Amino acid sequence: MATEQKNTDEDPVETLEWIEAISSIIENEGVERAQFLLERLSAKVTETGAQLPYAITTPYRNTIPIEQESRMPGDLFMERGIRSLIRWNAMAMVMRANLKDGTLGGHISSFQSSATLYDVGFNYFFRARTPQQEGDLLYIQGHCAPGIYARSFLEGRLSEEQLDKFRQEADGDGLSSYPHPWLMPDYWQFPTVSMGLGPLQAIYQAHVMKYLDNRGLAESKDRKVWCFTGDGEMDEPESQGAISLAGREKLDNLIFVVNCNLQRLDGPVRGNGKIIQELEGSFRGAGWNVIKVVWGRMWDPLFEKDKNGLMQKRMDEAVDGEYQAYKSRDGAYVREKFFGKYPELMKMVEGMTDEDIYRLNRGGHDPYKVYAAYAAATKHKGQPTVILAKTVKGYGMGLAGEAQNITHSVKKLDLEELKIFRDRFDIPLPDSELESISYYKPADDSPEMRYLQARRESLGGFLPGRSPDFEALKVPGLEAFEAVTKGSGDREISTTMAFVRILSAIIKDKNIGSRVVPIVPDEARTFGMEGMFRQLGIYSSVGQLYEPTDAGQIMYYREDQKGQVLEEGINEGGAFSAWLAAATSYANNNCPLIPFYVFYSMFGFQRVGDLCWAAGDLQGRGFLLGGTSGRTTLNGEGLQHQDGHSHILANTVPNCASYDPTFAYELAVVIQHGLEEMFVLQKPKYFYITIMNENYKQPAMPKGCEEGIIKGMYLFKKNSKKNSKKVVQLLGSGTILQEVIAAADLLKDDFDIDADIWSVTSFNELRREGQALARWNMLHPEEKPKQNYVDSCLGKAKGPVIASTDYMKNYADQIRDYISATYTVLGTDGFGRSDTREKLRHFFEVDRYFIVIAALSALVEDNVITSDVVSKAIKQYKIDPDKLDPVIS
Ligand SMILES: Cc1ncc(C[n+]2csc(CCOP(=O)(O)OP(=O)(O)O)c2C)c(N)n1
Ligand SMILES: [Mg+2]
Repeated sequence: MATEQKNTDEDPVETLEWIEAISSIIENEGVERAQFLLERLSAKVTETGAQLPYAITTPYRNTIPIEQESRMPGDLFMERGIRSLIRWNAMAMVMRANLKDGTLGGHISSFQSSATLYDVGFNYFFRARTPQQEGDLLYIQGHCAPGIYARSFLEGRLSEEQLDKFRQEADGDGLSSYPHPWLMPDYWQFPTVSMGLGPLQAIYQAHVMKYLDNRGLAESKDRKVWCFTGDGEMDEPESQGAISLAGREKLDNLIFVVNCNLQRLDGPVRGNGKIIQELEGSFRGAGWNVIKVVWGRMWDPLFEKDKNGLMQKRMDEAVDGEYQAYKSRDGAYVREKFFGKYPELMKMVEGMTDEDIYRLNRGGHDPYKVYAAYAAATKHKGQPTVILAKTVKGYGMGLAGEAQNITHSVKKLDLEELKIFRDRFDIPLPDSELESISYYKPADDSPEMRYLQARRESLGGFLPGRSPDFEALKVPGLEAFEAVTKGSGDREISTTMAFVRILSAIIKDKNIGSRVVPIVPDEARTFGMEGMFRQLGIYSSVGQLYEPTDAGQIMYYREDQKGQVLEEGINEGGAFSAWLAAATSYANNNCPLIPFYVFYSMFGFQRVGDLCWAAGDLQGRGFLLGGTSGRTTLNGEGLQHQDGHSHILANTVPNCASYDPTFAYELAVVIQHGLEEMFVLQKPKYFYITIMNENYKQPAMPKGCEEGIIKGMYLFKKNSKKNSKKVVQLLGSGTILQEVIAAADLLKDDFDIDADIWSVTSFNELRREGQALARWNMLHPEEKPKQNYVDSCLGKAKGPVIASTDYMKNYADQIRDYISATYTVLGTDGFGRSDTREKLRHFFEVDRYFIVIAALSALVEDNVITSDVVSKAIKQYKIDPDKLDPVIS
């Protein structure tokens, strides 16, 4: 039981003795010795079973004492002037867009709270890519985009016309609402506006940067990953979910800046507590260097006077809801409510006017304090740094929104409010230009503009900026995978095993082998990839500090500083983020990587779908391998493992190409094609491929099927003859194609029906092509309609078409529009369950017998046979016609 902590001091004299003792240690022997002693004392106390009586937080004040602050070298007044113009133009672009069309939206107050945080970074810290060094990477709070555009405008990178096209991207030349590399590929580095994805991605970005460095692929020197995030955003599990990895891996190339404006969209983040203190505890616990920037320098003289710590006590006890109120009101209110609580404090501010009191600034609005924090963060070694900067939401917006609960959604200021804003920031615009909310940009040769340019020149150029161009890689041809494409003979192997062989072949390739990044979330053994542990090594920044229990065995668990495999633990979000960092390394590190992330297909798109979407935006290039896929193919694992819909989800990402190959050679063709598409032709897309754990004989690759495999289908076996009377076309994908092949035999043997067999590697790709052509045909009514690929395959084929897959019926149903014949689809809709594959395929009605029934039934519909034949088959195959529908059972 924890003993209750006593807040009253029962023996002040004794307390003083202890404080004097520790003060003397600090003075004479240094802080480290004091820390050591405190740790020893804590350990002693815990021997009694007591909980430690203190929290992991420090008092509510700046971490860096005044005397240790690095001094900002530049011209404070000049910078304030420039920053004010950025503030104005950011506000103006949002307002002007909404004057044009009130529906466009946009945000003003978030950037107003973080203007100084960005400005100090742009003026002194954020380095652009130069021939000597890759640039820093910036994760910018999504809804602060107007402020970033406004700076680019002053820098001459964006024109007034462009600012006026904020949130009007449909014509192709507007500025995107938020950071979206897809829409502005030379500008934005990372999509961040889906809260939480920025912090998570930034951590793995820094992790992969170290990985590249350790493996000798790209020298990161002292590059930094800067991640700006909101305090509200820190509530997303993704934001804090991986902070312990950053601490453990000592990612001192990573700096988080949390804009603690104490508010989120609806109201306070922690009205009844203190978000800065809470975050301090979490981050410190995770091994981060925490720098709190709570108070601006206006407070320094008061701290000087606060000899007995009463003001600090008052600061510690006030909650965020109160701090928000102080800034939403005026100095008189702060005097009464904050200082007024204790007569001594009231006396302390006696000589100050209400205006002076209101001007007591917050750390995040004080460039000196922010500079000191950034300087300390960039120098810090051995830990990631988080800067917790206290700011005011809607800073400078006065009654229009400053620290008000409604401020997040304010999109305009009225004339009076504009005047106040202009005067507060000394914008040299006359009243006459307020109504039209003119932008303001000084002449290019003005001191301000020269200063601004010089600052960026000293840091290597402009940011944000993204460099998507890279030199094409030399990828192997299909012949490199001959061991796979020639078939497995009598050996039965799964496509997962084939995948491991393909991957090994790519890793052995002398041109691209080192660029391959195999990634697993604690699942390598599941996929038979454990051989890579020893062969390639598992990346660890510290190597291996222990002897693994399987040392001496062939495939022992080998961790290595130069390890190639990223084994990210049971952490799909993190593993995917590592994949994403590797998949965008061509743009962010000028070092294209070829990541293969292998995971349980159920825990892919479904689990981390928002990151998959971001990967599309980011133009990530790489392979996702959905392992143990197929609702009935992964048997035994049950409802939460057995995936029958990942292809449907994959298809929602516009630039994700997805495939469900049956045979090893199909897999080889798709992977080789993917390498070519992404790394030679440099198409902005990525590949999702399902692989299975069912073993069967892998046939040798038939001649000439490559194009069909890539387009989505090809004739695997033609059984019908010119004079065949009863013919069906059977389609299948993944392992279920094996059932289709078996069904063709049953149809022949039991009913004398000829069945042509089509292997459909991607219903998704077929659908996309069909839709693209249908659109073209609609818009070109006078021209010869283009024939879609499905029609070119099946248009002349005889008989009804029946498809069966291990995925939801919607998957195969997508190509219905392109089939003129009767089309029947079987699929695995419903919740999965554990059992044998045979039972599951019967349960979901996708096995050979159901395929036969479906084929016969379609022939009845086409008046080729009579319905009694179907009844006979139902009886013959012992199917219960009143069997429960798997969708609802
Ligand atoms: C995943 C997700 N959920 C919700 C939103 C909508 N949203 C945009 S900004 C915002 C509030 C952000 O508050 P905070 O992180 O504190 O940022 P601030 O604007 O205060 O700097 C919300 C809820 C979103 N963009 N992403
Ligand atoms: Mg906030």
